Amino acid sequence: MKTQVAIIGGGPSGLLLGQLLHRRGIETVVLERKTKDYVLSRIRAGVLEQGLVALMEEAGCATRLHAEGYAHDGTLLACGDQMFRIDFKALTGKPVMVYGQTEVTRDLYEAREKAGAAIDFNVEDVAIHGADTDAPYLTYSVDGAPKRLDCDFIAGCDGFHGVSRQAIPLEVRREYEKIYPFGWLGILSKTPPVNHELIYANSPRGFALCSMRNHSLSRYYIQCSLSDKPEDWTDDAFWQELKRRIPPDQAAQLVTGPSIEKSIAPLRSFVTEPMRWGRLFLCGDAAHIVPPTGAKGLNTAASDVHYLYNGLRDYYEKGSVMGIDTYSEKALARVWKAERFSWWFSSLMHRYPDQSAFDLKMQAAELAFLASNTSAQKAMAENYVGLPY
Ligand code: RFL
Ligand code: PHB
Repeated sequence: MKTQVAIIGGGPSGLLLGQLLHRRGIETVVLERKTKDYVLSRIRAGVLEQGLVALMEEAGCATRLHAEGYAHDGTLLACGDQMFRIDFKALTGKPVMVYGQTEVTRDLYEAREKAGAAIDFNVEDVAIHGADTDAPYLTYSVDGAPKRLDCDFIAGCDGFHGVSRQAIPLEVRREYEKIYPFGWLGILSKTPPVNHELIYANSPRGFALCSMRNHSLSRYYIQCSLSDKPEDWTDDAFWQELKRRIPPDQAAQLVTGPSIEKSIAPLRSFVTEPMRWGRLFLCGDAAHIVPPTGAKGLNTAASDVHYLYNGLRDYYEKGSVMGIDTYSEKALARVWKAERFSWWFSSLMHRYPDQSAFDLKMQAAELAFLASNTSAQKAMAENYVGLPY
C-alpha cells in the first residue's frame, strides 16, 4: 500500500491532522493500535483554546462543538476560604471552550468515516523504516497478517508510549523531564457542576479541580499520593475530601453522586528535541507532556498539528520545503511556553511533600499577588486562553 502521509496514532493529533490534510486533497492512512471504542473511552481533556476550535472549523468538524460546547469567559482560583476570578474575556478578549476530548475525537472519527479515508485499527508492531531517506515506509501487522505502507512522510502522533519518538536515534534526540511527586485522582459523575466556571483550588490538604463536560456531567480531580490506587478511594471518600479542599460555600453547594469513571494520572513535564528527523515528524504527546494544570496537553498537540499541516500543504501545493524544514523549531518554541505555564501553574496550586514553611509563604504571596494585580492576571489569562500560533 502507498499513501502520501502515514499517520501513526488515531488519537486527537493524528485524526485532526488526517482530516485537515484530507480537506486539501492530501492522502493519509491512519494506523491505530487500539479499537475506536477504546480510544473513545479515555476520559481526558476538557478545555479547548480558540486555536484548536479554529482548526476543528477548518477540518469541517466544529458543528457539534459550537452547538454543545460552553464558552467560558473566566476561571476561579481558590486558596483556603478565599476565591478570586481571572476574567479571560476582559483581560484577553477571548474565552476558552469547554468540550471534551472524547467528543473532539468522536467528531473527527465521524468525519474520517464519512470521507471514506483509510484507518486501520488493532495494528501491532508498527516499525518505522528509512525515515532519513527519500523513501520511508512502515511495517506492521493486523490479525497476524504482515503489512507494508510506503509514504512520502510519517507523522508520529502515537502519544507518549508510542514508537515514533524511539525511532529517532539516541545521538540525535535530547529529552527533558520533570516528574511531580503526586498524581491526580479524577472522577466523572452525572451531577450538575458545582459552579458554572472551573475552580482550581490550593488547599492545605492539596490541590483540587472542579471541572465539567456539560450542565449535567461533572469532572472533579484531587491531588493524591503516587502510591494511591483508584480502588482505594470510595466515591464517598472522594466527595468528602473534595469538599474539604474547596471553599465552604462551594462545598455546601456540591451535588454528589456515583462516579461513572475513576482514574489516577501521574504528573509529568517532558519534551523531546528535535521534533523532526528526516521525513518523520512528531506531533502531540509523542513529543511532549505537560501536567494537566492549565489544560495545555491537547491544545499544544493542536498547535503542532497546525504547524505540520501548513508545512505539508506548502510542500504539496507550492513545492516549498520551508514549512516542514522549520516545523520542529516553530513547534518547540510554542511547546516550551506551554511547558513553562503548566509547570508554573502546577507549582502554584499543589502542596509538595518537601515544601518548607518558606516555600508555603512564597506560594501564598504569589497567589495574593495574582489575586490583586491586573498585570499578573493578564499574563495568566493570555497563557490560559492560548498563546498565538
Ligand atoms: P494520544 O491521545 O495519547 O493518542 C495517541 C494514539 O496513538 C495510539 N498509539 C499507537 N498507534 C499505533 N501504533 C502504536 N505503536 C501506537 N502507540 C500508541 C494510542 O492508542 C492513541 O490512540 O495523543 P495525542 O493524539 O497527541 O493527544 C494528546 C492528548 O490526548 C493529551 O495531550 C491530553 O489528553 C492531555 N490532557 C489535557 N489536555 C488539554 O489540552 N486540556 C485538558 O483539559 C487536559 N486534561 C489531559 C487532561 C490528560 C489527562 N491524562 C489522563 C493524561 C486530563 C487528564 C487526566
Ligand atoms: C478537565 O476537565 O478534564 C480538565 C480541565 C482543566 C484542566 C485539566 C483537566 O486544567
